[in-house]
Amino acid sequence: MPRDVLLTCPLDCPDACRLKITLEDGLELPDGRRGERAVKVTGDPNHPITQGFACAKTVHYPLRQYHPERPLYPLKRVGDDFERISWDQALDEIAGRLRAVLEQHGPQAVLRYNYAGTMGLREGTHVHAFFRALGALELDETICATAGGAAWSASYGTPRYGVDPEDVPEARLILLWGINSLSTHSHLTPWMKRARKNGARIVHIDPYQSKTSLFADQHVKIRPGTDAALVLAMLRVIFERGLHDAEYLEAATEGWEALRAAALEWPLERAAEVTGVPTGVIEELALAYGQTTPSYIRVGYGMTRHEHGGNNLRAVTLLPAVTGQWRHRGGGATMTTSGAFVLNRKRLGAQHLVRPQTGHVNMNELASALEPERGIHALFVYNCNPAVVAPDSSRVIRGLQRDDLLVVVLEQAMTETARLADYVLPATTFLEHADVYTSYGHHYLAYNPATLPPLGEARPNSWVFAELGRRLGLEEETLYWSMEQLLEELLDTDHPHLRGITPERLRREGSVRLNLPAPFLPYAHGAPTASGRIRLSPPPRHLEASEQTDAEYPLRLLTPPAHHFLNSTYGNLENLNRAEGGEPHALLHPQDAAAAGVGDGDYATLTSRQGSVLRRVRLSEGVLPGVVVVEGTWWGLSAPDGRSINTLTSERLTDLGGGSTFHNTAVRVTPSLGRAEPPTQRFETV
Ligand SMILES: Nc1nc2c(c(=O)[nH]1)N[C@H]1C(S)=C(S)[C@@H](COP(=O)(O)OP(=O)(O)OC[C@H]3O[C@@H](n4cnc5c(=O)[nH]c(N)nc54)[C@H](O)[C@@H]3O)O[C@H]1N2
Ligand SMILES: Nc1nc2c(c(=O)[nH]1)N[C@H]1C(S)=C(S)[C@@H](COP(=O)(O)OP(=O)(O)OC[C@H]3O[C@@H](n4cnc5c(=O)[nH]c(N)nc54)[C@H](O)[C@@H]3O)O[C@H]1N2
Ligand code: SF4
Ligand SMILES: [Mo]
Repeated sequence: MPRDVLLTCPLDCPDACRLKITLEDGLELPDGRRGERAVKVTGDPNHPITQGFACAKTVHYPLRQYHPERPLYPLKRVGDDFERISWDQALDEIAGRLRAVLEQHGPQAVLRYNYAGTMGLREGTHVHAFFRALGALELDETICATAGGAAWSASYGTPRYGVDPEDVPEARLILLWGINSLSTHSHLTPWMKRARKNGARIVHIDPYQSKTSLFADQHVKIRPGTDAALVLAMLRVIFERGLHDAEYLEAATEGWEALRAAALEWPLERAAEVTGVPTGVIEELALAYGQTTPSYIRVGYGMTRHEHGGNNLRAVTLLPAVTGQWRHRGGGATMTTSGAFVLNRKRLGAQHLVRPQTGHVNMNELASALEPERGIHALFVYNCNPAVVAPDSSRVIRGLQRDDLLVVVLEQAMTETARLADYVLPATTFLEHADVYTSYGHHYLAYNPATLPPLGEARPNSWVFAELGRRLGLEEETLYWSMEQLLEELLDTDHPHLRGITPERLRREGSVRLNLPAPFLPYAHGAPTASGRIRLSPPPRHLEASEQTDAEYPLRLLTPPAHHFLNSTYGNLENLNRAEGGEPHALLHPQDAAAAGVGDGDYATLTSRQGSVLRRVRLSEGVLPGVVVVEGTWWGLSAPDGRSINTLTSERLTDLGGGSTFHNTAVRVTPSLGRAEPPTQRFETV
């Protein structure tokens, strides 16, 4: 008899859905056994945010769970191939090689490289304890959210709060700013539809037309990297017309005079020239924003991936402070809701062991960190696929291939990173291990029990690192904590948001709403900064990118997420490759295509200062002239030239937070010489 279980989706997505997964017993499994198999994934109809649906990606999770190329046994590189070995052999050999590196070069020759393949606090975060117990290099996890985080906190302090999505139906104007929410945050859509029923207008501010622009009532096409100029011009209109909330500015903010002075320097014409947005559109947007209460801004991390991305995002987030929107339910802005999860994280990942003298590696600079002279001799990759997702990926790949570097990859899929490893260790999925999950898009804390037995010999990350810890004689107790001990620790807090949430209750209910005040208006009277006020000064500025577009590299490349992939996760599913058009495409405005001498459907070479890739061109009137868009961090294996789009991107960091600049790349497009073949599908089909 089939049965349904409710489990939280572990993927790096603000929605943290409660999934309803149907399991059927007595079915054949890829490891040759018979047993329970996940056959269907939908959303929990009773979860207020999930509302009964899973996204277009995760409904296909069973294909990834039972993928014929999923590693199920420890693998060891032998020449160009892998051979299956036992766990004991794998762990003994890795421990031995690690001991040799430690003796010869010390712990600062060891680096972990991880991100959010799972958002679980145990398998995603607590496992860093092993490296901190070793005294290894510290990885600064900057690839996604730190530019935005630093920008938010510059004005609003920490923790970082956002508007409760459940309050969005109150809003009468919604600005989706640098976010393709219909693809990347799809469970916000029902709340926006309710707002629209209540009379709300929805505006999308983004350089190219996506599903989100088509859903919105208006699409404002903005030149990449110029959001601060648009905001300053809007603020000028708002201040000049007296649409600011003087009372709120006085009571809850500081530095608003400086902000006003900066805004006054931005007449509509100047902003139009910089942003490409017509003066009439800017004025109308400013008036609508200044005159509508409540108004809600959903800002994405996407728009931070520029040299001045921190400054630009910060500019956007100041709008609701000037108009006092934080006082109203449904008013304000959201970048993340994660700050509301005020867990006791003091010993999470054994971060209490990090010393001031510990060396740091910014994860956006992996390519440089793997240069031989940097002296890293052991790299452990988990929850991450750097050969595809990290900037300047061809240099990353060269680094991973170094003979004098031990590369261990813990994986659920034979990613291009795993294919370059010395050892591949098969990892369990969220169906097979227990974990606890917060969210960056809503306010429900969740717990998943281990539900299915691991396929083959897959093991949780936490098991692997505890086994290695024992072999190396590490005595740090947090490294060996059980799930129960970790949960006890995380919930050991007096913070009112966690009041009444015990480990027993969380385990019993699976998903629990934080105990937030109702209505939740975290910035109604100020912010958790030193002064208790929102800092509007120094005012944001408009700055042009130093990575210039010029005669040689005339176009700006954006590489935002694809609808059917989650970063590179799902990139090995044939059906989702097909749903995305079979291969990556470069979207170009017809005018730019004509100038480059390429037509719709042609293969073209995209060249940046870092490297070049081959992509098929698709013409689109929806792209702002001067911009090229390649959606999705496709596996190189799906591209005609076998290369990730990150061959083109650079290690350059953002102005704030040491973040990534994936949308900052200047490129040229040229007709491809010679005939390219469409990618031969090199994944085994399911
Ligand atoms: N389907 C799907 N969902 C995902 C992901 C995925 O890969 N696929 N990834 C997940 C992850 S890890 C994250 S961080 C989030 C990211 O999701 P978002 O926060 O939505 O960020 P991005 O999609 O990177 O960028 C969003 C938009 O920013 C626009 N943009 C780029 N530069 C600028 C600019 O200078 N100004 C403005 N106004 N807009 C600009 C891009 O055109 C793009 O449409 O999504 C998560 N959800
Ligand atoms: N050009 C360009 N590059 C980008 C982006 C972009 O917009 N443009 N987006 C950036 C962003 S926002 C992000 S967040 C990063 C994301 O980059 P990554 O964090 O690398 O995300 P994924 O590519 O999804 O790869 C996650 C891997 O973790 C594995 N995994 C999942 N769960 C587990 C587990 O429990 N144990 C182990 N051992 N492995 C597990 C999955 O199988 C998968 O291969 O990419 C960045 N790269
Ligand atoms: S990827 Fe996001 S939208 Fe899709 S099921 Fe997971 S949490 Fe929900
Ligand atoms: Mo991300």
